[in-house]
Amino acid sequence: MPDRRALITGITGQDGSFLARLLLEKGYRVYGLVRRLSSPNLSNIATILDQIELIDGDLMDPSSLNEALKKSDPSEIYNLAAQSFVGASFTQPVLTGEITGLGALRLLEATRTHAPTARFYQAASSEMFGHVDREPQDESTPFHPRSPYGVAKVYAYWACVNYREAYSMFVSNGILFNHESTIRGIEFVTRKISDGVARIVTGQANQIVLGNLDARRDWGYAPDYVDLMWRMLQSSKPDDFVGATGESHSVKEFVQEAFRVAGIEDWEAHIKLDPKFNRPSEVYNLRGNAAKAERELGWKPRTRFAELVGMMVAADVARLQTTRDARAG
Ligand code: NAP
Ligand code: F7E
Repeated sequence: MPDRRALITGITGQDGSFLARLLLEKGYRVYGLVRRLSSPNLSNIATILDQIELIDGDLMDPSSLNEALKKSDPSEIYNLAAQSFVGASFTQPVLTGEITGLGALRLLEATRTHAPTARFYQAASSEMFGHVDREPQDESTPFHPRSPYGVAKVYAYWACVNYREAYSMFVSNGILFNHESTIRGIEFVTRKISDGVARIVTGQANQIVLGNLDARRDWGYAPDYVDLMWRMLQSSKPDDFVGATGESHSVKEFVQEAFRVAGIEDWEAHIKLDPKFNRPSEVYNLRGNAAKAERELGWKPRTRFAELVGMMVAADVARLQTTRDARAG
């Protein structure tokens, strides 16, 4: 087998850490770009630190990207780094544009210079569809982003298409719908709910404060989606693919299921609404059609909604019970 070397940006995040594990299992040498923080944030990759190589760098800094490409000499590049929280993109729009939009262009440009034959995966997003005029959404659905995050992802998407067309580079956009896990960032609504329910179960809180309960999302399981990323780069040609479950659920349905699996009946008594969590412009309803990925790459998500909610709540309850028991003991 030829030497397979992958560079992952965003390796400390949810998807990056799952992808790193998948590529290690497949025999890749895995390199991860990590930015300097005042306190290191390596908890998601703590158990594989001895199997991967970390390279200091930042999507804001072109020279660090050039160095990362020279050091890793990758056959595959996965650009997962981003300011990925839609809510924060309204309060930090320029930073989001810099990292999530221009950051992808900086990495493409470094790739063109130092690793032009490497295969490049761009973490595009269903947030690019935004205010949708059809359902379900697929690769031909027009974009109408509703946040600075969505706008930045549209920029990065088109930069990728342009590098594919202009320089014949192998660059593919994965237009992935929401995908979650037990290590999802705590401010995203699914994890905020599973963590909140676990706090109520363990007697540490009585309420979860949320915004728009009517928003609908197509929620899948992150490990299923990193498999799609890998499959896209094994394809004979670069192309763009939607990754989705095809099912949509409201935030309210997520709440109800989370309380149900925790054995709490009166969920409404524990939910408070606060308009500060509403967005200036909301994406009301997303549901994807991943038929192209199934047809051309043999990809299908394996984890369904109820299983996802169940595993997130169970993991947060177990985590908080362990912390509580450790404190008591
Ligand atoms: P995440 O957990 O928020 O991880 C983001 C990663 O980007 C972290 O490793 C973060 O590093 C890194 N990062 C942020 N700014 C950076 C910078 N300036 N330079 C270098 N690295 C930087 O996100 P995720 O959920 O795994 O998502 C992965 C990618 O897929 C993102 O691009 C996201 O926008 C996109 N996406 C996600 C979903 C989803 O539902 N999860 C759906 C569609 C698309 P630190 O640890 O230092 O903060
Ligand atoms: O919000 C509503 C909120 O922040 C989902 C990112 O991974 O997926 C993610 O973006 C919905 C929205 O994810 C609260 O208004 C209600 O309608 O969990 P979220 P997101 O905005 O869909 C896409 C595909 C990405 O690409 C992004 O990187 O839930 N909502 N109440 C709330 N949302 C939050 N965060 N907090 C609340 O209290």
